[in-house]
Amino acid sequence: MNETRRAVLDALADGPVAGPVLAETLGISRTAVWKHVEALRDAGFDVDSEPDGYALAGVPDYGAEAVEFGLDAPFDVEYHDALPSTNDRARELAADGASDVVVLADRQTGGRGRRGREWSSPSGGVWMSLVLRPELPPARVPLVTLAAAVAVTDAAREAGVDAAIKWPNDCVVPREGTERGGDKLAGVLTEMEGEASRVSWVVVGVGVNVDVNPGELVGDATSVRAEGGDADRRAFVQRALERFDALRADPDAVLDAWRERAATLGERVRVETADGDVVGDAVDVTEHGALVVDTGDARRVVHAGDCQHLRPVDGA
Ligand code: BT5
Repeated sequence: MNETRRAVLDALADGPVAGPVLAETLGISRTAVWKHVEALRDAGFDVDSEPDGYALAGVPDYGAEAVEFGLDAPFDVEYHDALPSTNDRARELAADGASDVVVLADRQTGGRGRRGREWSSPSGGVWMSLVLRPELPPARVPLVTLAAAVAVTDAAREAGVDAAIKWPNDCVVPREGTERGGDKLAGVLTEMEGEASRVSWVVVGVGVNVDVNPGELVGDATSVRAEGGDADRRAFVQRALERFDALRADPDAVLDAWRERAATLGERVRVETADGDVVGDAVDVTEHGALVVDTGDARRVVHAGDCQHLRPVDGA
């Protein structure tokens, strides 16, 4: 949304405000005011024309303008009803030089997980990708992914869902005795381009099952709606972006925030890595996002892999 339209919207929210007054305050013509009001109506905003001026009477449920309105973080939003993958669109924007743009889609037709896995993305979920240009060496980019996992977990908790983080960056609703440590609510897929010393761009893809039926999803999945939480997608995205923006301003706080929300730490785990399985107690995470596993013989630092939470042995 451009600056002027945003200013018109803010004025309507504080309205009623008369068209000529608004035109004068913003230094634009009355026709321009009218055009902005019509454009806002087209975007789904409910604008009353009262005798003493225009007033905002309703905000659309979802979309670029809806998310930008009231968002306390410096992101521009690009919205699509459907995309193959928001990460692919975000990569295009990143290659064109964009920064602090969020690509949002109502559904994805080719949503991707890690290692080319499929990500179910029906209408009603939050499928979004952030285009970022952090001032970080590539080795510290995992902090961005950890921050996204913390932000999503906090947004889910604010929506009333008992969410936690499962290494590396899943957001789950913990359940006793499940192999994956719980039912998966969200996942993060980070992609980047850069040189050895400098990151060019980072795309953080976040998929959250918000207002969807878990029956439409593959795997042990759950959703905010299924957990009885507040399934308002607009509010969810705003909370997650605001939390992420605060965390990225304070990278040193990210690891502790991650540890506090981690369901994996303290658990007995099996991590499937390219070099074979690592079984032991998950004791910590490093600033490179690696899991530290105490196997009894040694402390192994695992950088990538799929993690299962093992059931405690009876009597152990
Ligand atoms: C992830 O991969 O968890 C990262 C998912 C990132 C998705 C976002 S959506 C916006 C952006 N655009 C994209 O195209 N992607 C990103 P991974 O850890 O590999 O988990 C994938 C596995 O999770 C699959 O093999 C399924 O078992 C399971 N799964 C697939 N869809 C799911 C869903 N909607 N909810 C829960 N689990 C799902």
